[in-house]
Amino acid sequence: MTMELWTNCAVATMQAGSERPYGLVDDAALVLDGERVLWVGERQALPAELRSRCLQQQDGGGALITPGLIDCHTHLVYAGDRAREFELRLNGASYEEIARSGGGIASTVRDTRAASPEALQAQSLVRLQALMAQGVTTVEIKSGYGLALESERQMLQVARALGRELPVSVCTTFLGAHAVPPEFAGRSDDYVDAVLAMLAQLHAEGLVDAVDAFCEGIGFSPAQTRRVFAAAQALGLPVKLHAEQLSDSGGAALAAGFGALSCDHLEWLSEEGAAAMAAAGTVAVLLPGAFYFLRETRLPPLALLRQHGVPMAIATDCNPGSSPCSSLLLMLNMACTLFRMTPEEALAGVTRHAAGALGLTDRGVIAPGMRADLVLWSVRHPAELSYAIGANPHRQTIFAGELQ
Ligand code: DI6
Ligand code: FE
Repeated sequence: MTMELWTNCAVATMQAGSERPYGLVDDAALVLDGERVLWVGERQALPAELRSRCLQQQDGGGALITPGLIDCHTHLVYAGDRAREFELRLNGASYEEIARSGGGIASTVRDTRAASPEALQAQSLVRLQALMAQGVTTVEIKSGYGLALESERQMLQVARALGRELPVSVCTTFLGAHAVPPEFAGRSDDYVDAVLAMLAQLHAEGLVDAVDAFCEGIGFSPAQTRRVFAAAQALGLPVKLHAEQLSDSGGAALAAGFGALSCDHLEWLSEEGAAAMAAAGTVAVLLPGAFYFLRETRLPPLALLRQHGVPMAIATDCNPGSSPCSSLLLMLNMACTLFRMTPEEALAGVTRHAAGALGLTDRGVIAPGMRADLVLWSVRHPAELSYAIGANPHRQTIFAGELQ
C-alpha cells in the first residue's frame, strides 16, 4: 500500500499528556502507511523526506480529524422493541416492577429467541449502521438476550458476522449473567451453573472476547458474579461489570479485584469502589442514555472518579429497555449536560478511554503505530461534537487506512 499524506485539516490526537487540550493540532499533517498511522503533527514540522515518500496526497477540506469513535458498551443485537413498556412506565410502572412481572429483559429474551439469525441480523444492522453514520469504528456488543446456549451463540455469531460484513471492529462480550431466564425462575444458582457451561463452550468456539454480568437486586448477587468472574479468569478472559446501576452492591470493588477492564453505570458507586477501580486501572463507563431514559436522579460520582484518577468512558448502552439509543454523539452531549463532564473528557470517553474499557491498545488516539481508524468532521473545534444536539457533522470515515 502507498503512503498517504493528509493536509488542510486539524487533528485532535486525543493523546494522553498532550500539552494542548484534545492534543489539538490546528494546521496538521497526517501520514498513513497502510492501515497504520505513521506520523502526525504540525504541517510545518513534517520531515521533507517523509513528504517525498507520500505518493498519495489528500485534501482534508478543512475538516477536524479525530480517532474513530469507540462505543464500548452496547446490547445492540436483539429482536423486537419495548415501546409498550415505555408506555407502561409513563403510566406509573417502574423499570424494576416491569422486570419483576415478567417484562423487561425477559420480554426481549422471548423475541430474541424466536428470531431467525437473518431477522436478528437485519434488525441489529440498522442500529450498527446508525452508530457508524456518526463515526463509530469500533463497537462492543454483548450477548444476554438469549440466556441459553443456542440463542446466546446466535447473538454472538450475529455480532461477529456484522463485524465481518461492515467496516467496523466488533468486540463480543458474553453476558449470560444478564437475567435469570423463566425456565430457571427461583433457581438462580442453577442458572449460574448453566452460565459457566455456556461460557466454556462459547469460548471454545472462539466467540467471546470478554465476560460481563449484571450485579444487581434484579440481576445476580456479588457471590454469583464472583463465580462467573472466576470462571472467566480461569479461561484467561477479561471481565467487566454492570455495577452499582440501581443500588450499591459492592460490585465495582469485586470487579476491580478481578482486574476488570471496566465497571459500567456506577450511579451508586461508593468511595471504596472508586478507590478499588483506581488501584486496578479499571475504566468507569458512564451511560447517560440509561440515566436519562430511566429518569434516574442519582448522578454518577464524577468528583470521586476525578479525585481518584479513574479513567472515564462514555457509551450508548444501546438496548431496548433502558437506552434505546444509537447515537454516540448524543451521549457526548448528555455526558456534558447531565453528568457535567467537560467536552474534552467526553471526547476522551469515546476514544482513548473507551479503547481502555475494551483492553485495546492499538486505537483511541492518533499517534504513530496506531490503527488508522479516523473520522473527518465538518466542525472547526472538537467541543462542537459535544455541543450540538441532534446534529451529525460526520463527513467521512477512514477504517484501517481505507477511506469509506
Ligand atoms: N442494565 C441495563 O441498563 C441494560 N442491561 C443491564 O444490565 C438494560 C437491558 C434491558 O432492559 O433490556
Ligand atoms: Fe448495559
